Amino acid sequence: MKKALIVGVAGFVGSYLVRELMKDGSMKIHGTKLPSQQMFMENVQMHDLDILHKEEIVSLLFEIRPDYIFHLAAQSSVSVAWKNPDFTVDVNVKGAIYLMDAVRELFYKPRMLLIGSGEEYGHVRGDEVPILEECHLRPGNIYAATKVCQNMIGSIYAKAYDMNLVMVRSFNHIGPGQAPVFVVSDFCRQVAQIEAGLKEPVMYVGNLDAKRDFTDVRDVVRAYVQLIQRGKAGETYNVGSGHACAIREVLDQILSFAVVSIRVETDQNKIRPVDVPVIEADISKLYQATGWTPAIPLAQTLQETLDDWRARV
Ligand code: A2R
Repeated sequence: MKKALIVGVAGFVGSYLVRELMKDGSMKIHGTKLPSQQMFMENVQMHDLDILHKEEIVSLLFEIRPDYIFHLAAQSSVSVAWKNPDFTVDVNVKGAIYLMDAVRELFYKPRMLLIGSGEEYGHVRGDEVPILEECHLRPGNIYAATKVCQNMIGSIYAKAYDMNLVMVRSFNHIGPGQAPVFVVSDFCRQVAQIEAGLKEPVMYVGNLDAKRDFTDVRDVVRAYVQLIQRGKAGETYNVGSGHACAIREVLDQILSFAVVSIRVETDQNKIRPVDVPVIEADISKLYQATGWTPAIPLAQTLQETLDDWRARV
């Protein structure tokens, strides 16, 4: 029986990755959460781990001996990264190095996936869209810079120590359960609150002209599982839909699902000073390696995210 270890299983992506791995009925799944997190997951053997404690990673790896390691643990908020840059660097860079180092010390070579972000590309020029993996990296925030660092160190480790390390840059992934700091989740929460009479019928929005590449989180984790098996060691793959969609279109679609009429107003606090107009992934490298294409239509994801918020508010 193959064993998978999901480091940082308690976050947004973790539970979806567990469900994807469960489809292979013969996989034993281990997951780590921070000791402070209260969490039980069916079909997952849970372990407490803070990736800033390298000796704990080493003993966990020796205990489990995983065939696959998915590194999801991160300080993944862009705004927290502005407020706490040193903590973000610690978790996202130092933590990733501790994990890679611990894997290097094993007597065998598990396959490992490091999760990066489309944010790493930062201020892309119009002629660089759709964005290829070779595109110049111009990270525009601290979070993105830490992910660039993780990616660079990951590719160095893969080559220098001949490790089975594959890296991804994920673009906007969305779906039920996402924190409302992300645009789709924020819009859906506002609609659900208005429908429930908890908020005036006004939707506050940021820059609606920006175009972003949205992919359902269930498609994203399917790409992760295929890449950990078939991705080339030392290589980086974009994970996205390959299609940029204006935030305005996303908003219109969500509003069309609302059962009350809602006015739209701009909230200056939601306008980012340096918004990149269009972000769209070129996903041909991923397709060539795995045959993966996104399967869940955007409208379905939006509807399900709204329904999830309706159940939560
Ligand atoms: O920040 P928390 O308390 O929500 O915990 C997060 C956890 N985490 C850690 N785990 C172990 N040791 C640490 N020192 C540590 N610091 C934070 O990693 C959270 O439970 C998990 C990451 O989950 P999310 O923040 O929900 O990220 P998501 O959306 O699941 O994305 C997975 C990966 C991340 O590397 C993102 O940066 C990337 O995909 O987009």
